[in-house]
Amino acid sequence: MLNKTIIGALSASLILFGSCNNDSEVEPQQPVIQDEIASLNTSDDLFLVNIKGLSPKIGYNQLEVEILNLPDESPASISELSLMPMMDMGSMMHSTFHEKLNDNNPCDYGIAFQMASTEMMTWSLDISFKADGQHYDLSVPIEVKAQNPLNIGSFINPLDSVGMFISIVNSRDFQVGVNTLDLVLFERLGMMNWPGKEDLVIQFEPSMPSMGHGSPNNVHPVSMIGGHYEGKVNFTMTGLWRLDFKIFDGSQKLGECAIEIELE
Ligand SMILES: [Cu+2]
Repeated sequence: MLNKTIIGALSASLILFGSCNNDSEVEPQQPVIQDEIASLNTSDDLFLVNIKGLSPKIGYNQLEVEILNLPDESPASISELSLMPMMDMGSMMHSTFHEKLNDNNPCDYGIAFQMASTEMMTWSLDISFKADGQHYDLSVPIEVKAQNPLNIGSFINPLDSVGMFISIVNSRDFQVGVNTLDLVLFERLGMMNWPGKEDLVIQFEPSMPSMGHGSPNNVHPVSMIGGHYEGKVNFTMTGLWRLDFKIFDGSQKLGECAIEIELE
């Protein structure tokens, strides 16, 4: 699964070398996502920055940054790529949890948006990179939708009053049957500091609220690297499921939250 390739890059500045379209011999573990979410030219019109992936929604998303030479749109040779998601709420700005996904491709990111775009509150991806000896900074606006049910749960840690968030990484892959359950658990240590939280204990129980049943053969997620937790979830039929999570630090309960999933 993803965990093997996640290097836990939680810092905003990632020092990277190579092209964003490198011809690595490592096979991608996920299907290549080609939908274009947003595009922006650098101010000197020498490069085009594309953001690719599925339409972003609240919770965990995988996005790819593609940087092309203009005007021929061939892959650009870049270094020192960094990405920082940023929300402008008018009175304040804040970031959210983000990570680099793949050691072999500097352009694949996972981002967990904890809120949706509105007319007054907008998300952008602050991207910087180096090409032809020039340093580039640009802010690419993206729209994050609040599709129901929301793939995010939150609670306040009673030990330090820090907001904690949980989102399902692979909810778009779920099928009827036993699925890998890949979660991210992260906390808000500051407006620009949203690191993954490792080594907590997560228990969960799936149920179908409308039918009053659960399912057998689930496995509680265990801590992996970078705030990821991996377990198993068994969906015995299609419809609306609810995953109730309880989060512990050792034996001390920190909180609980729920995420609903519409299984088609
Ligand atoms: Cu916000």
